[in-house]
Amino acid sequence: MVRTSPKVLALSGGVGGAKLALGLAQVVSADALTVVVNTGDDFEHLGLRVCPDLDTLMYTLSGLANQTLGWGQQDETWQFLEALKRIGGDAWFSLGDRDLATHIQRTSLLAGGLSLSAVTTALMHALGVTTNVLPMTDDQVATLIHCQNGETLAFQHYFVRDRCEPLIKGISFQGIETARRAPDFEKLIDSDSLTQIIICPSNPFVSVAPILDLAETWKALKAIDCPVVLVSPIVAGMALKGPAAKMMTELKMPSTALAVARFYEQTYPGLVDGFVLDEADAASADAVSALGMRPLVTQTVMKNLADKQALAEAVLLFSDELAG
Ligand code: FO1
Repeated sequence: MVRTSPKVLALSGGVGGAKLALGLAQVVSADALTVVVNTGDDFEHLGLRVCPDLDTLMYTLSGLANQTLGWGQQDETWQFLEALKRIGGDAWFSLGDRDLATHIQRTSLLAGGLSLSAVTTALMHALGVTTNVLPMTDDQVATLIHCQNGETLAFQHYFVRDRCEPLIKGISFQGIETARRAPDFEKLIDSDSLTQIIICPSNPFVSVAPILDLAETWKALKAIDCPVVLVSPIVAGMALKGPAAKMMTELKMPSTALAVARFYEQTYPGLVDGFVLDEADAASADAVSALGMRPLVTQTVMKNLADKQALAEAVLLFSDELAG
């Protein structure tokens, strides 16, 4: 059954968030679902504006995602990249031939004066995505990784070029002090219409924190009279994708779902009402309760569309229960 009455806001990074967003899009009508996406990973490469998390959402929701790589488009070819390498170009970041079209079109529309929100809507519509997907901001925010060796790396240099190998000691978001929420995100927060807020299973430090820190969004969300439900991105001590678990160890916290709950409670006190843990972490449910969050233990690993839909339904039902 597709829900039409709720107004659902989902906050998302890349792969894990996109999977739950796809599940939500199966069970919530397009006009009732908005996905706000991290743009701290965005950067300029070869003169092109690349927005990895928005791309992952767009390709996942349009059915074009490359499931093997976890980023980019399916049936990709790499002629451009090979030709670039041949002439000594900067090829550490792999832009596939099909994917390149997205970055060229985005860059060209931005250069023509459109905002990132407007460009995102145009690209989503062109690929048949009806869910409302917004960048968190139209301003520039850049995630910086501060390494234990004293170096500071731009996010994609850390993530892709250096394969997340450097040990980290902290993270900051350049430009966040002056960045404003994207206009439609702002309108949604002010609309008094939200009934469910879901924080997708995305990296707490580099995917969700930029959204919550931006213009004190976490306080604005906390002030809304509807439950905030978070799905743990850590299952059985491991991140299903990406460096979240490694980052936790280097930031001197255990890489567990419980430590994720603790991080949110310490950093954004009182924001999260419900915390969804995987069955593998059922033993931590009582400790989550003790933090003041209601736990829901369920299957959170999303291997196929049925898993995504089942988790989306479970999260929405849990949120309904929390709303009383
Ligand atoms: N991730 C990689 O590990 N290697 C790449 O060469 C790479 C290229 C790439 C191109 C476009 C795009 O939208 C994403 C791309 N990603 C690549 C993924 C991406 O940089 C990261 O997964 C995210 O930033 C983390 O959320």
